[in-house]
Amino acid sequence: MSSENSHGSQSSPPFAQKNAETPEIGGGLPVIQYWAEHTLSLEGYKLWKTLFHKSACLSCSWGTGGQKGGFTNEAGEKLQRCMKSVEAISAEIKPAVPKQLFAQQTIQQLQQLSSMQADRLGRLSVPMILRAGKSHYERISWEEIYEIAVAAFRQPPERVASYSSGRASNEAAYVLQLLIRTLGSNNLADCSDLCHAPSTTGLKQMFGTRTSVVSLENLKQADCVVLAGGNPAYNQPRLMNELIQLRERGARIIVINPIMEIGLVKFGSPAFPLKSLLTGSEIASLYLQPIPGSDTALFVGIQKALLQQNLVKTDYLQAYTENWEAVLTQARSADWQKITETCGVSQAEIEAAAQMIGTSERVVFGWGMGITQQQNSVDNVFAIANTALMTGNVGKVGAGVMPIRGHSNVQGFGSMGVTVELRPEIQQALEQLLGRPLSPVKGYHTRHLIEAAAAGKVDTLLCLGGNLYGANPDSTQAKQALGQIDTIIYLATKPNLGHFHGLAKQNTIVIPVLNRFEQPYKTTTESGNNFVRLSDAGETHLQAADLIPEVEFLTELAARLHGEYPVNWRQLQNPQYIRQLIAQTIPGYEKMATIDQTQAEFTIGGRILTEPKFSTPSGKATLFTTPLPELELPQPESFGAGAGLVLALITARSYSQHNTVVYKNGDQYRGMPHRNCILLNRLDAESSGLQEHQRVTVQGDAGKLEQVEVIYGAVRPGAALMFYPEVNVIFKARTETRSGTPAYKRVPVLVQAAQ
Ligand SMILES: Nc1nc2c(c(=O)[nH]1)N[C@H]1C(S)=C(S)[C@@H](COP(=O)(O)OP(=O)(O)OC[C@H]3O[C@@H](n4cnc5c(=O)[nH]c(N)nc54)[C@H](O)[C@@H]3O)O[C@H]1N2
Ligand SMILES: Nc1nc2c(c(=O)[nH]1)N[C@H]1C(S)=C(S)[C@@H](COP(=O)(O)OP(=O)(O)OC[C@H]3O[C@@H](n4cnc5c(=O)[nH]c(N)nc54)[C@H](O)[C@@H]3O)O[C@H]1N2
Ligand code: SF4
Ligand SMILES: [Mo]
Repeated sequence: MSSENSHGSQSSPPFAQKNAETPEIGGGLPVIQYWAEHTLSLEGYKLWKTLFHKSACLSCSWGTGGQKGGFTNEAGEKLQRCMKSVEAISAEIKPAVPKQLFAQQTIQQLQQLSSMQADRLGRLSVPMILRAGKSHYERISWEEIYEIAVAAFRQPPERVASYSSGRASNEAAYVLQLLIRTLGSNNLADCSDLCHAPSTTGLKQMFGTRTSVVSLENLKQADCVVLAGGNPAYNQPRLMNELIQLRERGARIIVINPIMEIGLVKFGSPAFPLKSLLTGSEIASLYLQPIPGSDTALFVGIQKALLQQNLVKTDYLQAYTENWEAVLTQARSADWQKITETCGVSQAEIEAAAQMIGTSERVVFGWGMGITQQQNSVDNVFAIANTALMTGNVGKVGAGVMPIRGHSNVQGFGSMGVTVELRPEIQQALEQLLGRPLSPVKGYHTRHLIEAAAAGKVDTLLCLGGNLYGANPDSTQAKQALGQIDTIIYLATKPNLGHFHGLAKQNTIVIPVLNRFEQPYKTTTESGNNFVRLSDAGETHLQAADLIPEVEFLTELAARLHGEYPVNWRQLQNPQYIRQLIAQTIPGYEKMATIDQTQAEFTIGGRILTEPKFSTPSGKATLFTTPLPELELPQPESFGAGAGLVLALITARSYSQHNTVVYKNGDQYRGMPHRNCILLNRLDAESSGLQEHQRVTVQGDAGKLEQVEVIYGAVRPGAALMFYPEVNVIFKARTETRSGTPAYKRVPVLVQAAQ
């Protein structure tokens, strides 16, 4: 099926048969239509005002905006706002939830809402509480909130916790972790536990640094990009402009993804209206479609082919790395048949990828959730970075390893110490500040938090943004676990399903907060490219609302809990003082000390590697061997529901959603008309007597979804795709043990014709 032309390059991806609804290019005119509809609508004025506001984009970690203006990236290039940014702003400038709504609707009624309906209720504008045994959320005074919160946080430190999502500022993140650690707790669960934790875990061990080593400027100089398990055409659209320009300059792009995502084949970018928008620019030079969860095998195959083609840079390995012999031995002795059977990619395709990588001067290896949301995700990261090291591609201009992060400030949360894997330097600095050691009890990451809550070991939880209920696997378990916690405090801008299903045993409090472009003072964020952006103060459109900046709530709570220990918390309500603390305690953030005077945004020190010198004790990078995954799917009988088709289900984002928040039904670029669809290969359907548009039941190990519509798509046989968060109800968490990240991208399911 794989199509290779006479030059050995691919004419189309191996499983390219898409449905008739799928367009010929990603991006394109619909993007302009979306801009036009929204910016010319009634909300147009507010939208433009926000787009021109000097603040960092809310949506993804690629990072756009900040002091250079809403449309400029860190390289100073203009026209850098994508439609996803408009989508995110549009959701935030909606009117407040109608005043009487929560008085009228019972919690049972609110639980009937879909994710999209919950978001469309509007902005949260007054603090509310749902008390045990009550049927309605009711308004609550700030004084009572603090009373309940203070009592709740006076529980034993190991029984209190926070969960956070990377939308808030560095300043809020810093205060959150200081508050929790001053209590003597390390329970700082974060959405990154469900996301890029395996990248952090893997990179730390290999390079001593935990983030991308590639700057935007550096990416522009690559002559080959490997993009594994990420769909930037949906989730980081500005990255597509870089890929377009790289291809134009003759660089080669290798896409690794079980699904042919149309935008990664051809993408029409509004940034290039004449040459790209209508016809689309070519993206992938080579498109490989492995079995979900098999990337380690594919990369070991690439390593083997590099050895066979004599393209391994042994001098580099010898000079700058450790344990490389073991990894070369592993690749040499790996069996081709085992490799190709495990990953489902032919030896010829693997050799073509190796040839491209090995003959390029400067290769950037980027990856997303297809790599990290797997049961062997840390091995996936090792295997990719091993390949980068074997070809001498870490520690030089135009090359390196580049995890493509999620939320717009998720990386900043990690840098600020909102993590259960605290950097020793930060720990020391915090211990100095506190005048005592931090608690030696290891904190709960997100999955441990849910398990501990389910076991009745958590009394109090503060959620700084996010949707802990909706983001976790096994929604039934998540709901039950949160129901064991006495007090849950949600700080949020918009209502979401977590506020209606993730209810505490005693008190569930929802506190409405200002978003990034509404804060009364400047705040900072960190992009996935390690660039710190400064967002200007702004104001909210919500009239007669009772909103609070996150920093104000957290510092007031801390002051009531801790007095003036170890800092004057109320003084921190001016975030300039938080920035001073950050400058003193967070490595690489020294420039925060003067940012209020200079307004100078900056790249964090020690992160971008242009020389092969690593922050490890020996100064060398370490390679790690990576066992090939065993990817047997269960037999149909094991589901206890009779015969059917067993598939490896990818659970991912549709085009119009931001994580658990759905903006629009359907997915126009995959030809999926609504959210209750399963995208699969025609051959799989036909071999089991199913037809397109037929309704099926999709069952996992925790539940099933009914009346799911079969949509044929460019998915490799044996794999399928459905949308999160709805699908989270059907499967239990299988997590990667080193990072705690769930295997959302390989869920065994049984598909049967609906009764
Ligand atoms: N508009 C928008 N932007 C977003 C988000 C959003 O929801 N909406 N979310 C933000 C967040 S928090 C994150 S983490 C990022 C997520 O961005 P991505 O990393 O792009 O996440 P997904 O869309 O979940 O999945 C990405 C791709 O992984 C592929 N994949 C699945 N399994 C495998 C596999 O085994 N191997 C390989 N090689 N590929 C596989 C899927 O087919 C899919 O194309 O985006 C961020 N940006
Ligand atoms: N099956 C499956 N499950 C997944 C994934 C998957 O690919 N498949 N992906 C996982 C990933 S990568 C992630 S990151 C998680 C996402 O998990 P979360 O980050 O927990 O969820 P979000 O949906 O991003 O949270 C959205 C809510 O954040 C709040 N919010 C927005 N802006 C702000 C703000 O400025 N301040 C505050 N305080 N609140 C704000 C709003 O109330 C909004 O409803 O989901 C994970 N779950
Ligand atoms: S690529 Fe990401 S950061 Fe840039 S404008 Fe789009 S959503 Fe915002
Ligand atoms: Mo994420």
